[in-house]
Amino acid sequence: MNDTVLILGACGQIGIELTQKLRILYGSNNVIASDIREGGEEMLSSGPFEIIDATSKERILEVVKKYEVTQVYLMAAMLSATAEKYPLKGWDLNMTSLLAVLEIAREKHIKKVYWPSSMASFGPTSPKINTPQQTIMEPSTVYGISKVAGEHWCNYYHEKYGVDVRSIRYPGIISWKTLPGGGTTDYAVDIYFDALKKGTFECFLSENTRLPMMYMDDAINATIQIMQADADKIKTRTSYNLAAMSFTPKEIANEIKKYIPDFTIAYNPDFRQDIADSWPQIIDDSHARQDWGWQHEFDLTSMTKDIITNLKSKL
Ligand code: VAH
Repeated sequence: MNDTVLILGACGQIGIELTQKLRILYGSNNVIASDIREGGEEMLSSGPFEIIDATSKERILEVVKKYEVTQVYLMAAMLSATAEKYPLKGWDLNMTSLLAVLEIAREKHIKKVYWPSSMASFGPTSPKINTPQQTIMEPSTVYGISKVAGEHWCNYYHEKYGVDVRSIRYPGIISWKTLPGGGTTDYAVDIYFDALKKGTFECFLSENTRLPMMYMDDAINATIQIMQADADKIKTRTSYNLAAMSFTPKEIANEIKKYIPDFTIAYNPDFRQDIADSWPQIIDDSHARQDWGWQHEFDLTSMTKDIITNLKSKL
């Protein structure tokens, strides 16, 4: 593949693993990682790295020209919980960065753009069970407002200027390699680390809070799959629903107890409970499965086995 890829926000929860996978696929020197601050040793030693403020179109364009970039993955964003603490900063980061990259694509400096949306685009009035690809979308969080707005900008730039931008509404994403930051679904990552390190976990959501979730391996595969799909298979240019599983804190705790029988969990809901309650519980992702062949691999049981196995050796 003679593409050169730039990842903005490469040091984030998804960015770190996406960078690793893209460097295997395209060759390390053809994948430029970037973030607002320097990356870790592994990222810096495995390929080109640049400091980029994703809200600066000029700085992004400078790097695009330097490496003759053909594709941009825009992974930089402020997530749901943090954006509720800093609403205007969250809006500015999430929207200014997207419009900068869309403009660079409109000006034909790059051929393709990936931009992640989220199940946070749905709100309390959206159907919670089998949430359809197209339905009522009245998000009640800053993050969700920025994601719905971003979806419509993506569709506008595609329809009006022919920009080839593709997008997925990620559910909660769970990984063992990197700790996430500022998300409402992050409890589902922290619980594994605390179960192994402390044998107990204090959950900031109530025990029966059901949320759509996905293992990082599936999320990375879906992201690359939609970007490599033929353009005529991408029928939705706002953003695709995507799902793999849905579970509650109680269900994930019971799965962990199969490996750590003495594990205990306490529930102490905080402000993030309201955010979670505004989101879908089970998402219908049939359009992604029909249009570009999406198939998830991991469920709660197989994900938990993989995480516990890997974390035990890591910790
Ligand atoms: C968050 N992990 O919690 C992100 C995600 C749907 C949730 O967008 O904000």
